[in-house]
Amino acid sequence: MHTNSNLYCPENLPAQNMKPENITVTEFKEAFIAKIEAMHGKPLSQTSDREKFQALAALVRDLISKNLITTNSQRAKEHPKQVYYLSIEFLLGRLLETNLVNLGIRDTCAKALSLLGIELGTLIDQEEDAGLGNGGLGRLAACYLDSMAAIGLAGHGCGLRYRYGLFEQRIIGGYQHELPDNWLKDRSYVWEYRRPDEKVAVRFGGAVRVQTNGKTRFIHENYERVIAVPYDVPVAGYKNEIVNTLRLWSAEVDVSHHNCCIHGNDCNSVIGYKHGVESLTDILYPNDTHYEGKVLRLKQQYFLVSASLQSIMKSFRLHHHSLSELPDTIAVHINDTHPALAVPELMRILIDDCGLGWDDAWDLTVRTLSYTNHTVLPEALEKWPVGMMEHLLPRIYMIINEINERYCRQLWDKFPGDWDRIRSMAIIADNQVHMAHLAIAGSHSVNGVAEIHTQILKKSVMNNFYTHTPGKFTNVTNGITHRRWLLTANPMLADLITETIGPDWVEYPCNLAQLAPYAKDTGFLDTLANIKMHNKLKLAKYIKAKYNVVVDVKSIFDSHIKRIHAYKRQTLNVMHIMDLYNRLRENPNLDIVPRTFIFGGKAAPGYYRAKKTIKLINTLADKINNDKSIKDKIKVLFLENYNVSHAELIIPASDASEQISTASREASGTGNMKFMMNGAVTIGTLDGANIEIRNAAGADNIFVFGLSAEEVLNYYRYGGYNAWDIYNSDPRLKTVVDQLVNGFFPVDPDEFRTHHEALLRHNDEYFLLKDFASYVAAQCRLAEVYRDKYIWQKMCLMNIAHSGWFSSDRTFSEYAVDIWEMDQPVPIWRRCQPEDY
Ligand code: B1N
Repeated sequence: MHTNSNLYCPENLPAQNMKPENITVTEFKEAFIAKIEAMHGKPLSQTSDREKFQALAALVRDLISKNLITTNSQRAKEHPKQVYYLSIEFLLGRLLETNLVNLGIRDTCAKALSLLGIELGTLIDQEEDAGLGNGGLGRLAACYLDSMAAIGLAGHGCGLRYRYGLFEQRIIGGYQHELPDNWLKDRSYVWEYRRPDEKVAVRFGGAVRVQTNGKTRFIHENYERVIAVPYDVPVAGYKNEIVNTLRLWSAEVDVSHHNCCIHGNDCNSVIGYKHGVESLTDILYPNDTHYEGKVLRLKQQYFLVSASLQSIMKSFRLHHHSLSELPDTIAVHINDTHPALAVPELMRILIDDCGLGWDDAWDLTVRTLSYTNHTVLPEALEKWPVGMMEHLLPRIYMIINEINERYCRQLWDKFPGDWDRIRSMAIIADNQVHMAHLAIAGSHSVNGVAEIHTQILKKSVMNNFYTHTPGKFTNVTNGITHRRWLLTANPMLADLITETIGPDWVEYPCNLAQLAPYAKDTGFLDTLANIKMHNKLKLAKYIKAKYNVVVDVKSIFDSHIKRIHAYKRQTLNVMHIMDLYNRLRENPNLDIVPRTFIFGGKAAPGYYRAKKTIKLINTLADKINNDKSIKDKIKVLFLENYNVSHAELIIPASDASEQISTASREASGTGNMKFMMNGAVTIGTLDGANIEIRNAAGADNIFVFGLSAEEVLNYYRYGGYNAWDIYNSDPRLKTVVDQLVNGFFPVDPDEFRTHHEALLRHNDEYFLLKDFASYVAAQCRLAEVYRDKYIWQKMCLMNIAHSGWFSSDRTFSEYAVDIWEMDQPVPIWRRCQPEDY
């Protein structure tokens, strides 16, 4: 049963026209008590923290609802261009605090609750993370929602309402175990509105009959209907009364089909149908940068795309007369290839439902759609078997076939006889549908997510497409919302910034650059250090309570938090720790700066090596943390169940940010930006956005090491790297590699065999051995600099001061202006020019 908390609207809610930020503490307190009583039917004193959270969230949602209604009626009058961001993942995290901050009532709420003896933080902690994403790609989508609303752009997310989000990670005996993420255990989500009236039907399977008498018609028959029901999550803008929508689709059975059983039809097939439908939006696939060719995943992708486009087109046709207005009034963005079926689905709607001819439909489709590529890893590039696509989506497959034929013909005209080129660009080749090729052909814009990533797309991975249509390609470097990642996650730092340069930086994050002159002010640097210490104490307290490990808050907090993946090289970090530990064991009096190495991250359940990496980190942690001989100089921690909320705790408390991917493999990274903004110093390779972080903060304010992307790509292309040579020439490295399998760890000798073999037998695909020496050297430099408080704090400050450019407000404005050609009034971001940062 879906419960709608809006049914319990308290009488004494602030007046209709009262702006949330004008609500007084007393009014808020009374509204909260009334909400508690109406919602739970008992007095405040008898409610649990969970119930208090539910009432508070419902109250906040009531306030947002008013703004949602005004935003929608305003837009119904003005018809601004609408953008729809299609993404298979939205990693929202918690929303209560974000919503309070965005409504401008965080302090009012905290004061009102404290009058009742309630701590706001306790209620905030009651909220489940909405974990509808795997990592960077999903979190990026969530940051963009925040920025779109803050900027006041009519921009909406379209995604799936997974019954279970990314699994909950438990560490047992050092190994990862996966538990279902039952985030909807209350059956409904406090922030959502279920909108059954706006449901649409999505069709799977069946066959297409072509009717050619008169105008050709395509008649889809014997298909299975699945009902897509939208759940809208309001997205409140920062103190601007704008509310956008994140529309999440849930699959439900078609009751007319379901009832067949009652009327004497085959009950087994009805039960099978019901089961199939219910599982459609049950789970989020737990893979990051890796594709899994399962039919259920393809079904999810089409379900998202078809439901979203049908509802977008319905609302378009309500407000506009002529289809030719489509690209001027809406933009549909394809977030990686997962929603690339938007290309044939929009064609289907325009041709079959709206009656357009092919050429007109194609013109409108291409002008409406745009596509972002998020990775160059070959294992992530989606290809679906022709048979699977044809069987599951017969009409869509017909359209893809036609797109492919026309596209190849066009290529043939331009590059006659160049079969290899045409084969490499075909949408259907080797009996597979190449989703990236489909997305490129069907979009007017293709972008990478950091300068170097876009360069790699243009020069190698998508070079043939770039040669064919250079004008389509562009770069938009990723960003993060500074409202969540600085203003909310690090309130003391935010206050210091506001006291120092005034409050405008929240609206114009480029103003953070005004902090740079304080690099000479030791008083300011002391305050900065105190804030970091405060955040470290908070994290240390959490670690003590949860893991019963005492960490030295004077040690360097060195964090490596992200998905576990071979290319992200958590193992390289481990190898440095092992070497440091070996040195300490050789000489317990070695004068090193104490360090706390913090790891966090989930491994895909089917990713054997990544799961072994978790075991390796935990085994190392056990050994080091229990070795009295090294006098607590180093500690290693693996924090369980890394998610958005944990990131909000760890990042503000970190001194060093590990961004050590094999150069060329990490498209951008966004964690790197969050650390920078919170004054952690990066130790990293010249990969993804690390390069732009170095350029912004200055080469003196980051520790760079390792092969360049070009060197890595040349090794991949031409060979010439022999891991054994490096292993044999560096005795310290050799010791570490041997220790993986020689009984150094009290585990089965084969426990870490995979890692050992990856390094030597398989010739070190990710260049850990090659980069080891320069990584260790960079770590030594980092530790030496840390000894000098003011030099270190100056580095931290320069990172904060130059992080404004990485605000997703900037990123988003680039999409809005350059890709979606939004027509709204000149927005605020134009006041931030590159030289301001
Ligand atoms: O997208 C992020 C980037 O910052 C990261 O560098 C990049 O690795 C990440 C298939 C992906 N690329 N591809 C994925 C996720 C789920 C899936 O099923 C691929 N994630 C990224 C934001 O641009």
